[in-house]
Amino acid sequence: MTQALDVKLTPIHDYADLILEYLRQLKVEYVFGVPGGAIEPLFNALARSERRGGPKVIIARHECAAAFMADGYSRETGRLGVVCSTTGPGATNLITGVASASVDKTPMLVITAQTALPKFGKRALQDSSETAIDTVGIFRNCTKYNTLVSHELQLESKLISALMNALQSPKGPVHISIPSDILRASYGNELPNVHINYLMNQASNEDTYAVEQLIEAVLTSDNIVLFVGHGCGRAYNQIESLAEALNAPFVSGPMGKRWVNEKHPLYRGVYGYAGHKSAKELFKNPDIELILAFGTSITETGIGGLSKDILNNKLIHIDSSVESFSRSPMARLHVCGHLNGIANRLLNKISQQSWRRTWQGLEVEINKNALGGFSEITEEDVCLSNATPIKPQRLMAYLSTKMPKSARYCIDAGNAWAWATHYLTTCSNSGTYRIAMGFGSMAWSVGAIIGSAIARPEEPHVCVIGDGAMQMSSHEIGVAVQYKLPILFIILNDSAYGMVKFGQRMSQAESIGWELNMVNFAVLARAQGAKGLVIETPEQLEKLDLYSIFSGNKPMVLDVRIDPEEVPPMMDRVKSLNAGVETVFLTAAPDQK
Ligand SMILES: Cc1ncc(C[n+]2csc(CCOP(=O)(O)OP(=O)(O)O)c2C)c(N)n1
Repeated sequence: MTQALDVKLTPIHDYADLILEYLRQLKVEYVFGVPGGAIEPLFNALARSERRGGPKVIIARHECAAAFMADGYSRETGRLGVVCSTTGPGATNLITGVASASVDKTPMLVITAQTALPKFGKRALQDSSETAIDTVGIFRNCTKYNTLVSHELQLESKLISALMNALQSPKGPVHISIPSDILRASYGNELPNVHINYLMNQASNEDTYAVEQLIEAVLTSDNIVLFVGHGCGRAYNQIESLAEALNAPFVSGPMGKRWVNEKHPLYRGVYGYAGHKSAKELFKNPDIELILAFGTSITETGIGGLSKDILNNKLIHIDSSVESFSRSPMARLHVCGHLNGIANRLLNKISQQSWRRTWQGLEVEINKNALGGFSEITEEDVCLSNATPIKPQRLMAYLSTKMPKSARYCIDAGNAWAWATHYLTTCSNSGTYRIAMGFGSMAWSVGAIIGSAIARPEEPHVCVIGDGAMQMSSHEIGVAVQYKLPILFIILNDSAYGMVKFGQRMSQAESIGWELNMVNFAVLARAQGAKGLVIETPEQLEKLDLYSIFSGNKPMVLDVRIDPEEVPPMMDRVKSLNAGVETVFLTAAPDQK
């Protein structure tokens, strides 16, 4: 195929240049990674690419963080995240970041180098071919496409397959392992063989019969509830209109929270991990006739915790790929297709009916607090408390009221999840509140916020993380310094793996392994060239000059000394961890504490 390219042709010397040319076609601006011997030919090509305005390299301090950065970049831009590493330890260091992207369905190209082909199996330094450490084998279960390029003439077609796999629904990471001699081999053509953008149209896969059944079910039911999952994305607007047309209260999962307007009068909060009483009460209502669950993978932390009766008799699971239906075998109906399109068709049918039918909605008490969140009324006090040490709820209330509307959040694993899910209300419902609850790796937020800020340095970026997770990745602050990113890192410092501590207490297990030494992260930040402050009182928090933080060119690390005895809303998670295997999908979710 020889369609005209949209910018001036770029000279392609070798196969490494070819890879970058395809990335340029996909409008990928950055490749995240760490250099090393075998990946040098790609870095050579990156140097050429950067000079002519093509993709540039961003150097992380650890490959896992580089993969988290690629994840954050992709979440911010909607484009492919790209990460590269050298062979051997570079490739094995990537694995957690790639696994996380796999579970959260982030499109990502993972390029790892291999020792040169003639050295395979000869105990060359860092040999990672199949008779050695076998990196292709290691990546097998966390990629959609995973291959070794064993001849230069394979590279182009394998790369195209990898790109198409990464970007077609369900999206996810793909891995190509390329020997250094192949990266360096001369391509021989001036142009790539394909213009990749023409291959990227999303195939429509709508199950029209199931959509008809869905319409029938909605037209003949009242008391409908909607669930907004992680995959809803821009379809949320139609789903919200649907909720209004049906008088249907709606909830989100902890990850779907980022798409909803949390102030909408029909929203009842988060259902699932660290969720809200209003959402839980809603599902106890015996009058519910139908639950339409959009864009969810039916996870343990979200809608998977619903009661057996609801899951078996009332659930209609609607998703853009059939893959997630394997986790809802009990659903009354599965509907596959573009969520936008399905919601639109429902809306059209409903508007045709509206002269003869209004939908009866459920009467459900709303447990809103003064700050607009969904906590129990009594919790207002703690959200407004000026006590020291600072209550985590107070910190979340501060963020909810003071952060700019356009703030991008990355929330780390640990108690930050629970506090933010329950108490942080964002003004934006365009997906800028980000949380990686699929794989749940500590330190994800540090890389992800940097990747996002690299893409949009002009927008405010906020990372909310525990002191334990920060210690896993604090070296990456240097990346934010190097690239002049005014990220606000907020560390919930309780000198502990707090989630572990409370998990053990709540399940009456031995108390072990959670204590950490007190680290002064402000000093650590300054040592790396960032700004750093210790915050010990709510007054100090309120005095922060957010404008100067976000308009500067240095990251700011806030070491917030929080009350280590404040109990996070994580009881359901503890009960689920301690329960039998059947609990997650098919028995009633136990009540929160
Ligand atoms: C890479 C990784 N290792 C271990 C865990 C298990 N884990 C989950 S939360 C947590 C403690 C987090 O402590 P911290 O970051 O200080 O946050 P806190 O819970 O204290 O707010 C641990 C060890 C994990 N999720 N990811």
